[in-house]
Amino acid sequence: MYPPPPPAPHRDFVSVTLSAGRTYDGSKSRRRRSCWRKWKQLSRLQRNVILFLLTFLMLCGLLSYASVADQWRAGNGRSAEERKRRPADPPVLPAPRKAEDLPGLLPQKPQRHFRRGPPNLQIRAPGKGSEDRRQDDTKWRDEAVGDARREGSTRRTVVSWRGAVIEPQPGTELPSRKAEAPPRPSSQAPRIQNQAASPNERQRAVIDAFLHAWAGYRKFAWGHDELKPVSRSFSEWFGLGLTLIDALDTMWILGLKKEFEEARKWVSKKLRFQKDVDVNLFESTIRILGGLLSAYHLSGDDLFLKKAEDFGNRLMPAFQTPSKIPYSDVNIGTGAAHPPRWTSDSTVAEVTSIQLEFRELSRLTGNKKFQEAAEEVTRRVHSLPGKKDGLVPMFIDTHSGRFTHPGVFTLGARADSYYEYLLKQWVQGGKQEPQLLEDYLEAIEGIRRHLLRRSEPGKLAFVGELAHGRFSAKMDHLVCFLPGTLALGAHHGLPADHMELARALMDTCYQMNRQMETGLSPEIVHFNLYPQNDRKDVQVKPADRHNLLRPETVESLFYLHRLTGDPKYQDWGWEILQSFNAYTRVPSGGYSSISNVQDPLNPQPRDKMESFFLGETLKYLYLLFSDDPSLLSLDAYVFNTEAHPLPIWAPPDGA
Ligand code: DMJ
Repeated sequence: MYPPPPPAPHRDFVSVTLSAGRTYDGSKSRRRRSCWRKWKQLSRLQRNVILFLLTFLMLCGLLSYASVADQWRAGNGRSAEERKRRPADPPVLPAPRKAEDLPGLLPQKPQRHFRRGPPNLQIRAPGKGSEDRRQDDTKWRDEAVGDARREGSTRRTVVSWRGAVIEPQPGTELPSRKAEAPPRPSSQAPRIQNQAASPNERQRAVIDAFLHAWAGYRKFAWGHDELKPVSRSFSEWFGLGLTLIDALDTMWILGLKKEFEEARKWVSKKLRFQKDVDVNLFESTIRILGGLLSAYHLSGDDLFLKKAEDFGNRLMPAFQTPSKIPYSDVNIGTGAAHPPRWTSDSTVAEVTSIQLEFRELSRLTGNKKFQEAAEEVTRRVHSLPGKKDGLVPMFIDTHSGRFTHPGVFTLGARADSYYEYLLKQWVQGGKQEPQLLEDYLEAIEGIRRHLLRRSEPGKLAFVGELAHGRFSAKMDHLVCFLPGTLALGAHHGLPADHMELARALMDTCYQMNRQMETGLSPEIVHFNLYPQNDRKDVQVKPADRHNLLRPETVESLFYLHRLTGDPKYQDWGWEILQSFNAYTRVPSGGYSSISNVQDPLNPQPRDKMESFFLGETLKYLYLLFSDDPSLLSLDAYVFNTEAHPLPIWAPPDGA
C-alpha cells in the first residue's frame, strides 16, 4: 500500500502556454525533460482535462474531414472515380446561328397557371368493343413482350400481361440497372449535327413567332414565370423564371444564339433555388428539371447540369411519404412537402410523369437516389388493384398508396402522361424494361376496348371517358398527345395497328381545330354519337371554348410527319400556326390564351402566355416543318411531356 499523495494545490483553471520556436537553451532533450516534469506537476484533473481536449479536437478533425470530402463529392456530382466512368456527353447540335444571319428573317430587338381539373363526365350508353382485334393484339403482344424480355432482363420466367398467369412481385422488375455503370447515350445522337444549314420558309415563320413571343417576355416579364401580354406585365407561379427555363432548348434548336446567351446569363447570375416557395413536383420537374437537362444536353454547358442537380435535390423531400407515392407539392427552400390543402391525394399522371427526368438526372450525376425514388412509384402503381385493362384512375392516396375515386377512366387531365411515360421510359432505357412495355400495351388495349368510339356523321375516331361503366363522349385537347405517342411506339417496333390508330386520332385532333371558327381547338370537345340528329361531329360547351396555346395537336403532327413522311401533316400544322398568329398574337409582344375559339371577331384574350407555348408548341412546329429526320432523331432522343429532348440510353454492352 502506498500512502496517499500529498494534496495538490487546487487550481480551477488550466493554463497552457504555447511557445513557438526554440527554447531559451536550444537543447531538445532538456526541453523534453522539462515538458515531462511540467506534465507531472499538473494535477490529475488538469491532465484529464488536457487529454480530453486533445481527444475531442482529434475527433472533430476527423469528422470535418469526412464531411468536407462528402460535400466536395456532392458539389461535383460524383467522385473522381465516378467522373472517369461517366460517359462524355457531346453537344449534339451545332452551335446556334445568330438570328440576324438567318436569311429572310426580320431581325427584332428584344426590347393562374391552368391546373388540371377533374373531368366533367357525361353519361352515355356504352358502345361495342372489337373482340377480333383484341385477339390479334393479344397474340402480337405476347410475342412482342417475349422478345423484349429476351432482349433485356430475364429475371422473371413467365408473366402474362393479362389474365391469371404469374403477376410480378413489386420490386422485382424495376429498376434493372442499380448495380451497373451509368448507361451511355445512344450512339446515334451525333447524327443530329448533319441538320440542314438554314431554316425553310415555314421554320422561319416559327422563328419569327418565337422572337415575337420572346420580345414580349423580355420586355414585360423578364425573369418572371409568365408573360401577361395584354396588360404588359407578368404572373408568378413558382417565381423561378419558368418561361425562360422552359424556352432554353427551343432557342438552341431554333438557332437563336444571342437570346440563348442572354437567358443563360440570367440562369447563371439570377436563378437561385434557395427560396421559401412551394412548387408542384410534376410541373416543376417537367418544365424546370427537364428544361435544364435538355439545355445541358444540347449545349454541353455544365451550368445547366449543376442547376438541375441542385433543383432535383430540393424536390426529393416530396417522396418522404408513408407510401413512397410523392406529395404534390414541396417547398424548395425549407424542404417541407405536403399534399394539396383539401386532400391527401396526388394525381396519378403527376406522380408517374417525373421518371424520365429523375432517371436521367441519376445517370448524369451518378447519384441513384433520384432514379430509385421515381422508379419506386412506377413499381407501386404497377401492382395496384383498381385498374381496368391497364387503364388507371386519376387519384392516388399518399398515405395508403392506393387509388382513390376508383372507376373513372380518362386519357385526358390527371391521367394522360401516365400512358405517355410508360412508353417513353421503355424507349429511354433502350427497351430493357419489359414491365413498362407490358403495362403500355395493356393500356392501349384497354383504350380500344373501353374508350375508343366513332362520331356521327363523320365517323371520327375519338377517345372518350368512362365513369362507373358509363361512357362519355368527352375528349380533352390534352388527349391529342396520344396519336404522337402511338406513332412513336409503332416506330419502335410495336404493332402496325398502333400507327393506324394514330393516323385516325390525328385526323380527329386536326378536325377539333379545323371545325372551329378560329381554326384553334377548344380545351374540351364532345362528340356526337347519334346519326339521327343533325348535329356536327364536334360539339363545344360554352365553358370549354378556351384555348391555352397548348401543344398536343402540333406535337402529334410532328410525330406523324416524321414517321410517315406525309406532307399533309405539315400543311395542317401550318394552318394552326397561322391561326395562332391571327387570333392570339398580341401586337406589343407575346401571344395570349383566348376564351372563345368560336368567335373570330372577339376571341377574348385571357392575358396569359403559358410557358409551354415557347417550350413545346413552337418547338414542335419548328421540328414539324423540318424535313431532316436527323434533327433530334427519334432513334436518339425521347421528348419529355414538356417537349424537352433527353437522350435514349444505349443498351448495356453485350445486350
Ligand atoms: C404541358 O405542361 C405538358 O405537356 C403536360 O403534360 C400537359 N399540359 C401541358 C401542355 O398542355
